Amino acid sequence: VARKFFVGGNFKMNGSLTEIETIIERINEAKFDGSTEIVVAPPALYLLKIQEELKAPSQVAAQNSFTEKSGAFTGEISPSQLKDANVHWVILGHSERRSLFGDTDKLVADKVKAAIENGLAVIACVGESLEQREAGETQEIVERQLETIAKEISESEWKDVVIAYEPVWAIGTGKVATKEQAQEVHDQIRKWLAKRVTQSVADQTRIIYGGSVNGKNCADLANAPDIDGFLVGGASLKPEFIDICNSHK
Ligand code: G2H
Repeated sequence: VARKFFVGGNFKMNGSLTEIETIIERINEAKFDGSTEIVVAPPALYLLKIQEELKAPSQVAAQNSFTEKSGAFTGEISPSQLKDANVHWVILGHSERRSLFGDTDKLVADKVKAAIENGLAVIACVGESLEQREAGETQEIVERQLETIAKEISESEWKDVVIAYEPVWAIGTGKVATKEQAQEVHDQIRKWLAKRVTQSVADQTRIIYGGSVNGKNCADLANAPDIDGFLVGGASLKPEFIDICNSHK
């Protein structure tokens, strides 16, 4: 089964409007061969403006959304509001949300469920800390995070999920996982999907890698059979993002 390569740019809380427009211009002017799905996630404030400026088929994503449709939830954005604004993608469960803003496994899973029920597609992030890796708990942690999500969504809803494996020790640290380290976890996630959901979901779900991906290390990682793309932070703000989008052979 051909899984379309997927590259997400997670701008996090970076950039002014002018700076982000420059990044978007660069993406608009770049040459892509159509083999990669490209999704960029600017801060929420800029989503609508950037959505207008970004040329198709590239798309925008929100960096977070809440579980509820509307109400007294100051500072939050609902999946139905994203849907209303034609923002099709949302990143959920990023480790920065988990570690800094209290997004537990259960809250992440509830957000994933709400997003999918409202017709959005989700980049669902999972990953272990350095301590957990060193204790040999990587697979257990990743599977626990995925299991909480699996409890909330049906088999057919997995088509709206891209799994981003982002080892916390590799995020923004410049310490990228090796191709072997990432491939091993991606392979195990795919096997888990086959066992827990179905073989066809395992075959079709994109599992992308995130954590210090840059223009230099992307080509090697992109070669691994179970790495179906990247979620890029720091480097998504730089010209090398184009090379990352084009790293799939
Ligand atoms: C991981 C990644 C993007 P960076 O958070 O989600 O960021 O590439 O800066 O490590």
